[in-house]
Amino acid sequence: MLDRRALITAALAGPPLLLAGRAGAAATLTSPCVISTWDFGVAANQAAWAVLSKGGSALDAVEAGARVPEADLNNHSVGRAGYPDRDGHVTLDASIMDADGNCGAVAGLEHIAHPISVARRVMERTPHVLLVGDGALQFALEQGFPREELLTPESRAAWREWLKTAKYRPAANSEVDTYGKGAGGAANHDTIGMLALDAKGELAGACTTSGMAWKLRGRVGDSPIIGAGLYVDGAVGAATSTGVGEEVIRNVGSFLVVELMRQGHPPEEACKAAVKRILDRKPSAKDLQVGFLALNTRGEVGAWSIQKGFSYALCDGAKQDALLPGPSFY
Ligand code: SD4
Repeated sequence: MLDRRALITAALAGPPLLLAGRAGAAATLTSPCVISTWDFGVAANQAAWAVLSKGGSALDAVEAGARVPEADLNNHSVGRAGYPDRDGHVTLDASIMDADGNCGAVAGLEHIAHPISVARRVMERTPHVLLVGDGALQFALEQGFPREELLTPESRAAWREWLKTAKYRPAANSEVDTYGKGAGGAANHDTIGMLALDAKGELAGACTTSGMAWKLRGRVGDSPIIGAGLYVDGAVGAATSTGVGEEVIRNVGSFLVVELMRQGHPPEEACKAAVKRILDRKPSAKDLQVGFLALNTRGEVGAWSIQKGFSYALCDGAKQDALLPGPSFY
């Protein structure tokens, strides 16, 4: 597991990440730059940086970055090794969006380790935005993606352990608590949301997850829903979310963050207002975790979550491995 405290310290001690660039922005990055949710965003950012630093596009960068946790066997539940649903099926959700409003997504996709790349094919090679379940799998296979068993022995053991009690209760911040841990971990959600600004000033975003572990078969979260788990508007900025997707969908969270930025709010204020909207409409959501992350066209970054424990990774020419704690209401 990444040493989160050390990384946060390094980020704060290190050079030129311009912290608190202006009121309401947690940091200001220089383009090209990329940010992503949770501790495992650091490694994902570095893969995105390999694209951005060579003049590559934000879209290529977020796809390359999102593929890192999808392939990471220590990450229980983005892509391969994801924790399954209640019935033991690993079902993946992902979405990708560019600055012009082009987007693609898959939901409930089984047997394909890189749903983010399938989402991109939906965007680029079909007239549609979202493919689900068997149809998404059929499309992925037709596109040449290999069919795999995604349930690893470790994830199967965790599921069997869960079956002993079979209680479904989303645990806040399980991404941090169980990243890199074995079957004993209690992770029941893990998502990477990633936002990039390339050297040409173009934005793009990606979001990929296996959703809530032990979910009901067929449950789809916010991550593949454009406007909920991800939204990008090249004239304004981009936002993504993590946490209990039902609360994000109810409030069309990422779209809300981008619209608040359009009205002039800096990213951190926009994320804070979107979290507040969730809590105002449903006060009991305070016991859950939802986090938003946002980046505007000026490279200003913001985040906010319901509860402590949300972290996000930042990367630009000055520093590629920064990790910051997200501010929260509780
Ligand atoms: C979902 N939002 O499926 C995802 C899970 C998540 O960090 O983000 N976990 O609801």
